[in-house]
Amino acid sequence: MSIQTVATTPFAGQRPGTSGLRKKVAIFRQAGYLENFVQSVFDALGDCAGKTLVLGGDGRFHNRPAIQTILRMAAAHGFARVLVGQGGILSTPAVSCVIRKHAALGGIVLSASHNPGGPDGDFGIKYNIGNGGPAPEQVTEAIFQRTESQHQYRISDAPELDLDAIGSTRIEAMQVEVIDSVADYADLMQSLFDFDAIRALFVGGFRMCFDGMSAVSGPYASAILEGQLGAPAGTVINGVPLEDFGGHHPDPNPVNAAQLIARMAAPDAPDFGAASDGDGDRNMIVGRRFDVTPSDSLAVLAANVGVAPGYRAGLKGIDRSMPTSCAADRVAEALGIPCHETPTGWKFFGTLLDAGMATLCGEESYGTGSDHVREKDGLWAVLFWLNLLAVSGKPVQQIVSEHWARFGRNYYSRHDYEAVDSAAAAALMEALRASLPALAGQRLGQYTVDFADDFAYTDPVDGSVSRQQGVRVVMADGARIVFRLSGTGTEGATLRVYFERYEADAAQHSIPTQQALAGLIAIAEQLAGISTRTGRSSPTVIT
Ligand code: G16
Repeated sequence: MSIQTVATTPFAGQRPGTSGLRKKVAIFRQAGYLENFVQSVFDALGDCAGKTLVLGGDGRFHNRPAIQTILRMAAAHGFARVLVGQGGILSTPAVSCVIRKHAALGGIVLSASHNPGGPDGDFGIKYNIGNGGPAPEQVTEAIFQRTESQHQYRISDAPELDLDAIGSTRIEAMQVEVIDSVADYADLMQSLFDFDAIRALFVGGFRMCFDGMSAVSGPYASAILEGQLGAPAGTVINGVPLEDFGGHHPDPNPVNAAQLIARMAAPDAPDFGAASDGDGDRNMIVGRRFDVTPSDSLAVLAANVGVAPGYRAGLKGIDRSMPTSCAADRVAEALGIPCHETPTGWKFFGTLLDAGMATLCGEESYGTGSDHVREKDGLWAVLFWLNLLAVSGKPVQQIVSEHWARFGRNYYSRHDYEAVDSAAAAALMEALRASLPALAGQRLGQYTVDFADDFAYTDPVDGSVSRQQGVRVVMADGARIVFRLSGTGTEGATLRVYFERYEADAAQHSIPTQQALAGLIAIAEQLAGISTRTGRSSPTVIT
């Protein structure tokens, strides 16, 4: 074994987006592409002697060869130890958990999350820091700067390692430990939730369906739900991670998790349904013929936090991303705790969680989590709901309806226009920005604009400033429309338009969502000219 220095040239466009570097697999398979990025990560970290790195991915196509490469590069960079998930598998929340539990310097997650996989699909890489969370913008920017001038990387010529056998081995002076992908994470879940109450629920005949979408959460859900909590075999469907996710688009929303939604609408539907995404950090919660919006899910969990033993001390605060509905704000107000509004991206929650300013966090993009790790956590949310269902004895729909009756309902929807022409999308946002100063006070449909701006955020802990985080048009009654371009897509641009309006009157809580938001949807078209500019007459996905 020896360490080689390999000459390369920089690749353009290696700036991490909302959540790491995501590109088509074909781009990642170019000679030196992954290596350049990893070398840039290591350069940004500096001396790693004596340090531990955590490494794993969601099992998608290219996961295994990428892990072999990164292990050999970590050895060349002088890491003392790497903890790698068995078979190269670690969900994103599990990476966060393992980093924290083993006091690692950080971790590398190989995933493009909810983006499709397979040879023609997407691949991704993300660095997480020592608190277990995604690297903040200062770190990702430092990594990007290095990619721009990366002319060499260092790598051991050690042979391939067996990733499937649990145990310890060495590359150069570095120890490689292949660890059980589930064990540390399952221990953490057991410490937070009332497993006895959930077990009793299943003993009583409660039925659920968890859709692993042939992605990483399958092994975690099988081990915990069927293994530890006694859910009947077959509770977890699509539970084996496949390199192409079985052709699924592993994004847990009512469009992509159609199999689960159909099952929950059947006459013999289970009591509870849930799905997770490619890397196990997202969740969708479904009752019988009833899906819970992620924004409502966050609010409901916050209002009922006392059911879970790990949260009996109460909440320090709630964090939500700006486009997420204000349902959680109402709960925070009732609890007398702060609710922080951050830009889109879980990375923005890290400083607040570390500073003890928040306990629960959530995003409209099917992300919910807490201070137990520094990533959103799909199965955690499912277990929280199971805990709530077990303690309350009520079905999902009743819990949500009673929540709305108490706090009012924030009607909410997101319209995505995927893979639109990048220049057209940029021009649309430019024109919107230019129109902002004239909007305040204007009458639009039944609404009057209170203010319109481009959301900017100053982190209250470290003072860092993030600008252009979404154009928002906020009406006098609090209803709002938000426009932003996705930072996770890999094809053209994805325009996201978010709609929200509040309804206090419980007699008005059963209007179909798109109907309830129709006035705002028409205003968005009027303001942005979406169909003319993008050539699309309707969104690709509505959540
Ligand atoms: C990532 C981020 C989330 C964000 C989501 C959508 O999730 O971690 O914070 O809400 O992308 O971002 P965008 O609207 O920019 O596409 P994941 O699950 O893809 O890692």
